[in-house]
Amino acid sequence: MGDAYTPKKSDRFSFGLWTVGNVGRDPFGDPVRRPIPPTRIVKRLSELGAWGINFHDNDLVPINASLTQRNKIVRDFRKALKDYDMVVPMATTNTFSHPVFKDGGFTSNDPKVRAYGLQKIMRAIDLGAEVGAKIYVFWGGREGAESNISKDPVEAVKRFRDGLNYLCRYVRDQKYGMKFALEAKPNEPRADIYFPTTGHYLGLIETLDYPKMVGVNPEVAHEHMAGLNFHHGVAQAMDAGKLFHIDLNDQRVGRYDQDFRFASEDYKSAFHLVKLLEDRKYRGPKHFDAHAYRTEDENGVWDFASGCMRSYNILREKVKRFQQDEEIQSILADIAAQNPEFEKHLGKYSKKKAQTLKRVKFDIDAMGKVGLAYERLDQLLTDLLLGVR
Ligand code: GLT
Ligand code: MN
Ligand code: MN
Repeated sequence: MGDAYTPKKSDRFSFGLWTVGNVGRDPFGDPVRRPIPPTRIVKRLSELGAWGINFHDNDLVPINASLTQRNKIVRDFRKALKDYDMVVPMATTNTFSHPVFKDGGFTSNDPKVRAYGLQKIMRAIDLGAEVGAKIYVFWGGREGAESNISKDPVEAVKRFRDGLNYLCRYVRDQKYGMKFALEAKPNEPRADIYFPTTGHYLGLIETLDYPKMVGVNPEVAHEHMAGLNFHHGVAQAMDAGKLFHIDLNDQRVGRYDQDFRFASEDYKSAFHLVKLLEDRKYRGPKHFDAHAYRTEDENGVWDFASGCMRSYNILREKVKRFQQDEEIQSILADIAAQNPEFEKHLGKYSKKKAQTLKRVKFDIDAMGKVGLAYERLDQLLTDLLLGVR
């Protein structure tokens, strides 16, 4: 049964309870599906070949649950994890659904709300630690503004930093050994969200008390909403050693937050992303933060989940073929081999090198006339992706 693209545990694919559990509510319409109990989600995902399951505190434990109810839910969930050989690589907090967070958790103008936010996150971190989560995500969906006169944006950045610093110390105190991953989004549900891109978070991290504990969780859809090149942002996060986690899905530019099945919209961008992750040997969780179309019943949900994993594996196979394609590789080798004698002028600065370089004569008109043959290269990639090569 299955084929070369059937997912395996070693692929390290994960889903959130809120992703396959999404009931299809939108601002204009009611739910179209019934909630699926977390234990059944664990079972079905495991059968489909997934490795991990993530959750917000309230995806698992309702916000108004008693301690006894909480403990029973967690016990049943842990049993399902064990029975179906599933792990919890990541956990997070819902600081966006309840009305109390309408003006943010970390960045609310009200210190009482900020204090409640910290309390809720600490309890959710405890829950994450109890099920073995080693990565803790912060998505500040409500950390923003509609009326930009309502909040001082510098103060908002400070409050966000203070909150993270507090929680880093909490995790160290508890010896949980967790790392934090910050997830950017430009807008929705707020008109504007602070730290709209992965790059903004990379900047913030260096100003924290424990920068080594904190990285990023970039999401395809969030950067595509802003019209950005996702895999360039991921590359920068990798270069900084900060790609702790990744949210895979798909999204058309300029739309609402679609959270579509991975690689369902833009195969080429998805290929570049998979190539980057595979070439650079990314070994963190590959998390599908997406959900089935609102047209689907529960069968459609499992088709959706299988589709995300299958598409990743198909693209990984395409990456292998790309690497084994002699014509493509010889073009890339030619690109890499041009004018090697100029390497000596580059790299680390020295006074002597600078003086030498300032004397070199460049025929910039001749240099500017050289065609780079990227058209041919890109068409070969297109042929390969479209299955005729
Ligand atoms: C929410 C959001 C996602 C975040 C989740 C983590 S919740 O669904 O759209 O991108 O990753 O809080
Ligand atoms: Mn999203
Ligand atoms: Mn996400």
